[in-house]
This record gives sequence, structure tokens and C-alpha cells, in this order.
Amino acid sequence: MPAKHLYFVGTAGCGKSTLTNAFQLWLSNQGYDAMTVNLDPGADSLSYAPDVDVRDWIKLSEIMAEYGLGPNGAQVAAADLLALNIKEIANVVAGYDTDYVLIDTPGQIELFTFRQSSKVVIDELSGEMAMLAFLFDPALTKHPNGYVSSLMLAATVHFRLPLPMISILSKADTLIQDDREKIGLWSKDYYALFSALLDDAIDAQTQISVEFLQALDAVGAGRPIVPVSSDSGEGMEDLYSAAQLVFEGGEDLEK
Ligand SMILES: Nc1nc2c(ncn2[C@@H]2O[C@H](COP(=O)(O)OP(=O)(O)O)[C@@H](O)[C@H]2O)c(=O)[nH]1
Ligand SMILES: [Mg+2]
Repeated sequence: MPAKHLYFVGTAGCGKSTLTNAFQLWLSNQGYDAMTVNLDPGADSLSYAPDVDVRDWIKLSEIMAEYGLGPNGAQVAAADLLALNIKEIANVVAGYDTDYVLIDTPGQIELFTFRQSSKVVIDELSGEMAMLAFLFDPALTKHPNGYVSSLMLAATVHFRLPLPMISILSKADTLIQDDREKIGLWSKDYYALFSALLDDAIDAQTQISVEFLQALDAVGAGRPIVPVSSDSGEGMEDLYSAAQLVFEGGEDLEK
């Protein structure tokens, strides 16, 4: 059985690194073998020690000095250098005998989503058994317009990176029960989200949100969201089940 590769993707600060670590601990406690890979060359300080760390190959400070770049230019160069080094990194990862490879992606989502190099990275690193977990940031997602914005971002990521994807409501412990129920309902029922949008003052932003939502509905971008908290540990089993369903049941890779 080849290792299952799970990429954690989402906006800066949405909780990718923390969840990579928390989910590895949870899997280990359940008796599974799981390893972690940090793919973010720009990570200043990580809250955990990854098993394989791209910073052993690519250092942002060295790229800045060598090419005379500022931090943003260096991040972009690093994303492309990652593709040049990925064969070697993938060999190191493949040397681990493990069930799950948990991959922590760059803090800035555009570096992973909008660089052609990411497709090379995913191909080399993970082969067939790979999927994305897109993390919805709760602070944004609890407002109807913010939910639609997050959904558009998730749809963009899914469109760019042709892997099956599940939706995670990150940092669920920071939400009151009412907001969690609301978000859960919106993720299952677009009509509930439509009516929440229309409950707000109907300004230009709301009108655009409604139109985007209709388009997203038409392409079937929605999927039930899984609330997870790295702090309280809740939702880890649901995350595992959702991932297993994709890995074993097989969401159509072309979708
Ligand atoms: N309350 C709470 N805070 C979290 C959780 N996950 C992450 N955080 C905090 O959110 C911040 C950003 O997390 P991080 O994992 O570095 O985000 P990343 O940029 O997506 O990798 C950190 O201060 C974390 O401690 C969570 O489940 N609950
Ligand atoms: Mg991070």
C-alpha cells in the first residue's frame, strides 16, 4: 500500500502548521505511522520539528543574499527552487516506511497555488495517493460574505491543483456554537447561505457574493465542512474519516 499524502492548504495563519503537527500526534496515538514534511522555505519558526524540512535545501535568507532579492521576491524564487530540488526531497520522503505523509504548505497560499512549479512538486512528491485539505479560517468564514470568499478561494485552489479536496473548518474551538452550526449548515445547503446573504444589507458586495455563489453552486464546489481544532483535539477522527473516504472510496480525480 503506497503512503497517503495529505496537503494542508489555506491562507496565512489559518492553522496549517499547527494541524500538521496535531494530526500527526493524533494518528500516532491511534497506532498509525505518520510523518510530516515542511514545504515552506520561508517558515521563520515552526511550532514542531518536521521529519523532512525543505529548509534543509532552501533557505530564504540565502536566496535574498545570493540573488539580491527582498522577502517577497525570495519567496517566489524559493517556490521555483523547490521544484528543482523536489526529486531529491521526494527520495528522502520515500525512504520513510509510513502510512501517511502530512504536508505543511507555504504560509502564503499564492506561492503554492499560483506557481506552475507546485504541480511538479505534487507529482514528484506524492504520485497517485494524494489529496488536499483546504482550511477555512473561522474569523472570515463566520460571515456570509466571508464564507463565499473562502469558498471562491477553495474553488480556485481546487481548480489549480487537480487533486481531490476536503474542506476543514480550522480552529473550531474559537467559534461559538451558534456560528459553528451556521457554517455547517451553509456548507451543506447553499439555500441557507443564500438567505443569510440576503439577511444582510443588500449592498454591492452582497450582490456579487450571490452571483459568485450561483456560479459555485453550478460547478458543485460545495462540500460539507469538517470542524477541527488543533487546540482541543476535536474533529481529528472526522478529519481522518473524511480523508480515508477519499483515499479509499475515491473521489473522482478529474473532478
Ligand atoms: N485557538 C486555536 N488557535 C490555533 C489553532 N490552530 C492554530 N492556531 C493558532 O493560529 C496561529 C497560526 O497558526 P499556524 O499553524 O502557524 O498557521 P499557518 O500559517 O496556516 O501555518 C498560531 O498562533 C496558532 O497557535 C486551533 O485549532 N485553535
Ligand atoms: Mg505555517
